[in-house]
Amino acid sequence: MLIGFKLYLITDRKLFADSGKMFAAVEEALKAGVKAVQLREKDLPTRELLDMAYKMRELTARHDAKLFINDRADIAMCVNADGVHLGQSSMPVYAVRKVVGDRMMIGVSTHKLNEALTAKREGADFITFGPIYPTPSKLKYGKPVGVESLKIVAEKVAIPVFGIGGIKPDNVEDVVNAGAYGVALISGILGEHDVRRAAENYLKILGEKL
Ligand code: 3NM
Repeated sequence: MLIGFKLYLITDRKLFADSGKMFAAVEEALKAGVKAVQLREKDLPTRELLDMAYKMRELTARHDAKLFINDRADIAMCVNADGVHLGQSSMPVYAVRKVVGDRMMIGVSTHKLNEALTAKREGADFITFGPIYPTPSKLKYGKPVGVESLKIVAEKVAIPVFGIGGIKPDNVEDVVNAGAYGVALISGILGEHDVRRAAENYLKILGEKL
């Protein structure tokens, strides 16, 4: 399956005073040309998450970008998202695939080679692998895995791998050179004062390097 994007923007509303500001920032990134957004608001009650997912669907569709919903295949289906992004404690890929067939892309967060191989075997379209570098919330994601293990994963897993965790403009090249298809990130774009410029910069680097 053609993935169609090399820059995968992930949300975190906690970076903003309110969710309205987060939507405004995501829109700036979309205006810059970002083509894939993952709504990742894990602690929201279902109805609030659904509401946010509808809004994000409308926004991403308006900018011709793909929308992924973290963890919740049910919400992804309700809002007609382009895909679902599963974690290691989410439903496994094979179970979700049985329901969504080819209508939806499935991405999986992986942190070890065996998780990456399992995701591929079970039918994932792509994986994220990380954290490559220390991230602002590093405790949550564990010790950085580094570019050397990214290289091994990218060699052994025959689906696109997005490097994640502490991705900044000055390390994108190393991540891509290690075999990543693209990069996934939060703070490198949504944590920046000028979101649009930050997003344009990543797109430019990826365009030049890939
Ligand atoms: N998942 P930032 S690291 C959401 O390793 C997420 O699976 C990770 O944030 C993983 O771009 C991470 O600000 C945080 O470092 C990414």
